[in-house]
Amino acid sequence: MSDTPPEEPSADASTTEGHRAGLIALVGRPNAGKSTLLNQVLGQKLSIVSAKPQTTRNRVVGIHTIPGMQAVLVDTPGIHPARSRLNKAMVQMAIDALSEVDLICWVIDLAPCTKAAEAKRTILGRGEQELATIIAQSGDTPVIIALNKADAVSKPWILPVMEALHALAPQATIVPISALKGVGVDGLVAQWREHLPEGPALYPADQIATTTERFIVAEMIREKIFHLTEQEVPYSTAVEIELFDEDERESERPRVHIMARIFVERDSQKGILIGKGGSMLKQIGTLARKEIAALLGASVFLELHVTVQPDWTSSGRALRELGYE
Ligand SMILES: Nc1nc2c(ncn2[C@@H]2O[C@H](COP(=O)(O)OP(=O)(O)OP(=O)(O)O)[C@@H](O)[C@H]2O)c(=O)[nH]1
Ligand SMILES: [Mg+2]
Repeated sequence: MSDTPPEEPSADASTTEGHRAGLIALVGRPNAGKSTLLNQVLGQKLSIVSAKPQTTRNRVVGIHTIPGMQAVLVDTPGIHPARSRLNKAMVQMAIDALSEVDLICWVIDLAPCTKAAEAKRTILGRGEQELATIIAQSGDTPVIIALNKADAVSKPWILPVMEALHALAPQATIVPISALKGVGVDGLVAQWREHLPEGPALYPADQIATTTERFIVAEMIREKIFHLTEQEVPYSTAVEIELFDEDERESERPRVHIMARIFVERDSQKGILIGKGGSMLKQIGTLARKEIAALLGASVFLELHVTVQPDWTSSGRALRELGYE
């Protein structure tokens, strides 16, 4: 027995005292940079991003595990005064998340705030005021404000914005960051750790998402539509994966065959999505296929079909079928 080596301390951080774990909701106005932040923290693209507001339509969960902490990040749709049934469902998803998490990370786009400060206008617009009220209603969950897009603003105006925010949300910790460039993000993550409850990891250390590959694939196609089309077209579009054939995924030359259906609301939108001689659909397919192939680690045969489903954004049945309600 004397030869037995002393017991190694557990390598599993989740059982170590002082370990923090919990759910963090990334919430904010549309276009604030919530999804960009999620991807930056994970070091991988899990949630789609575009310059257009209301890109994210579902909750997207990313798991960030580092020594001493597991943060389960819940990316949410932007909170805004919604009119359509789809948008109302999106906003509700975000608001519901607020009461289900251990920590709220409120992401704010600095740019309009610093511009207002410089012009001596009210620094925090109605949107942020309303969000402060909504967040306050979610009880005593700690709030950290990620003041985003610091790379894109005039630095001297950041301080007055922080002061205005402090007056609006005195309990919140405020951290200026650039989610896009990764600046300040380590400091933000350290603040998350500080405010998460003690506890063991909720997921295995190597798991980074809770969504299916199918979901991410559909989202990647939807992202290209957000990048390539304008006006109401991206907002009238949904993507459903009809076939995800992995029979040859483990073969010597891994290959996945995917068939996706793109729903639009009107014939005119179908025309735009297909484009002259099919050129738009081809472009969407080419860009999406590259990303999907990288995600799946296989070559991808991607077939896209466009179907008109009149007024799906206001149909409860369609919204449920597409996973939005
Ligand atoms: N300059 C700059 N742009 C950023 C930063 N973070 C995000 N963006 C840009 O802001 C736009 C919106 O980013 P998203 O991550 O899609 O924003 P979101 O909050 O998830 O938006 P919704 O899903 O529509 O609510 C994109 O064009 C991003 O590239 C940043 O730190 N700096
Ligand atoms: Mg988003």
